[in-house]
Amino acid sequence: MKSTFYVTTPIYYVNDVPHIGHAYTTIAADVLARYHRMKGQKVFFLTGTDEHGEKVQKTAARQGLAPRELADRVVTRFQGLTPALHISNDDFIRTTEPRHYASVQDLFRKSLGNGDIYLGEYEGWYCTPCESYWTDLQIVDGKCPDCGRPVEKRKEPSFFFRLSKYQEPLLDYYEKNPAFIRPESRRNEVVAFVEGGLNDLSVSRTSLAWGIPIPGHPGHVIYVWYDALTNYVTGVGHPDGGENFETFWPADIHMVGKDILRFHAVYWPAFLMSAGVAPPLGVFAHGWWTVEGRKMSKSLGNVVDPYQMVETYGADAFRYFLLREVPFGLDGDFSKKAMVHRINSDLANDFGNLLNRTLGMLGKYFGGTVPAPSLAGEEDLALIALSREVLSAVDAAMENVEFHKALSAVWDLVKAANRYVEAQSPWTLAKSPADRERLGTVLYNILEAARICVLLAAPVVPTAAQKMWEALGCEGEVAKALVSSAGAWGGLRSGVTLPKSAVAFPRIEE
Ligand code: ME8
Repeated sequence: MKSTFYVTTPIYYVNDVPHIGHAYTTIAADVLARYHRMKGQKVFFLTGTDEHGEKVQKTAARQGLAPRELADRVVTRFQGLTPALHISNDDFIRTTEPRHYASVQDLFRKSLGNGDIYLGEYEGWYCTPCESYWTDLQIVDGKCPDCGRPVEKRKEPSFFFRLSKYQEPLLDYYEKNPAFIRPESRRNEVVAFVEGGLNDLSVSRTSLAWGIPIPGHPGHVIYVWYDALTNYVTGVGHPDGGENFETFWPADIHMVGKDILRFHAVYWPAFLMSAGVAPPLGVFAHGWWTVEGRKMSKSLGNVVDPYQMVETYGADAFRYFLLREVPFGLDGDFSKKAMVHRINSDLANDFGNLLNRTLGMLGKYFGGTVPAPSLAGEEDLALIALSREVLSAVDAAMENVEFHKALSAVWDLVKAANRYVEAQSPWTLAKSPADRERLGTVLYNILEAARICVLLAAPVVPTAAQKMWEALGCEGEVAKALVSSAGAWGGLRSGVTLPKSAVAFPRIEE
């Protein structure tokens, strides 16, 4: 196992406030970061905001603000996601910070120096009122796709990146690193795209003011995607290098939505190869959410606000739902009904109740003090064996970025523990003094199974897991425990006195 792990989210445009899509990518990256910390790896987790470019400039203009003022207002909404969603990012980067200007200009200068960036002329369909270029594919009946007014062919001087030169090196990189682009279906799409041939890419604009200037070439600003992608190296100390860069670059995984995969899997590694910097090791493209069966859009008024979700359902429940409901990588539908169902059935009934009712029995039969288990019987051994299988299933799933599978494996153990309760029937054992030792063993085993479930579910439901961890008499932070310790049955301490109840996941009234 590598001793380090570097995971990123996309940096979000500050032309709009956060919605479920932003929350989704950030939560997924957070769960990976938390899981890898619990594997004992040194983790760096970066998120941030993309503050330059036409979208931000235009939105600011519409609101009568300078772009920087708009960014300063909206960035707080993104930074606020960290506490609201229990996100454990190590840094938050804004592309308007001086460290990022230095980083982008350095990378750009290197490719300019070796001839991979050259001055040419950009030609496209221009909409004067919108101040925007469009491609042949984007215009609609010769009109601007945004405002519907006629567009005209226009040219401007522009720097180009020699992307065409990187077709072979990229294909070679994909071949040698089969896990670079995931999931597999997306990888095939990208490979086919690159095999189809690559055009050089315009990487500067003279028609836009809000961006990073190119030193020595007044009037040009760097194209927003070149600027934005570079955040991933800036965040660990490029161009100065230093300990973080040495430790964490190349990144292990860029978590992105499917719509921005091409930028990350084609352009970004090519920019880096050209500048002599190692490309990232992985990009994972997740799917998109519809809302109650419809595309999410402002005009439909169905945009899901993550802050509101947290207020209504709690951060842990929202996190759990997003990662459990849909196989990671596929599209999915968000509905309140499905969310309430998951919360009540999986979290409150299956998981929460397993602990809560066992604590109740422990209180009633043993005054809340955890008994020492005695010799294990066949059913006990089956539960212990299952806990080990679940640990390996969770690890395999997490390595493959299959959150739904990891959670489904944890719930196999939750459900098995619930079945064990029914089969062992502690309330029957409690009736006969001769079964007292057996009763103690049974309660110990249920609590120990619950402890292992808490440990394995902690990256997804960190706050509830901590609460349950403490209710089980475990010391310290569950986030600092090692997942591998789930493989050693018997970690629950005997002789400690536990509370008579612990409600980690309240039921939601339908
Ligand atoms: O793209 N379901 O920023 P952005 C799931 N600044 N995910 C969704 C979604 C939905 N309905 N709608 C959007 C940018 N997303 C650039 C990134 S990175 C160097 C620069 C996801 O604010 C989308 O896939 O538009 C993307 O990952 C993010 O939210 C949108 O980010």
